[in-house]
Amino acid sequence: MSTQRSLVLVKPDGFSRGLTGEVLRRIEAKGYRLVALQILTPSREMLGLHYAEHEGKPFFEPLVDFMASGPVTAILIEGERCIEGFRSLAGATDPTTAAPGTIRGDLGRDWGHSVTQNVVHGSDSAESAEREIEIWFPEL
Ligand code: ABT
Ligand code: MG
Repeated sequence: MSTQRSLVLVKPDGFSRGLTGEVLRRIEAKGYRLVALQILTPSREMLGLHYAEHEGKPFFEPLVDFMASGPVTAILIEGERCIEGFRSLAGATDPTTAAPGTIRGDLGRDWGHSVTQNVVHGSDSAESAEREIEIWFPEL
């Protein structure tokens, strides 16, 4: 038994396309609990912390531009092995190769822009989850 918490983001592409409800539906259908939810347009400072591992890479600036371009839905979820479980629901990073049945495979597009706009983010480890929850839900 390992109850975990994970940070999920519906990115600006997913939010503007009205996919927040569909992402929430899949999270709840899987059996994970919604702990907190907030709609916000992230600051570049928050995104610099969130994507610290990618700083200096060629896609970093366009990535921050994209993520700061409009509202996102930040969702704190909880459940048995939900970090790995949500990554599985999300599918591979590249929406073209993400398996059908996954959020990115079913809903993601990867044409017409320089950065992968892949609908959702999910924490990739317990350490990342703890770090990211501190950025997006500092009060929790
Ligand atoms: P996230 O859940 O957004 O972190 O995606 P994931 O963990 O699947 O993929 P990573 B490797 O963390 O990518 C983070 C964001 O950077 C974009 N990216 C990544 C590129 O545009 N080009 C690249 O070569 C790489 C490695 C994809 C992710 N998203 N957005 N938006
Ligand atoms: Mg990642």
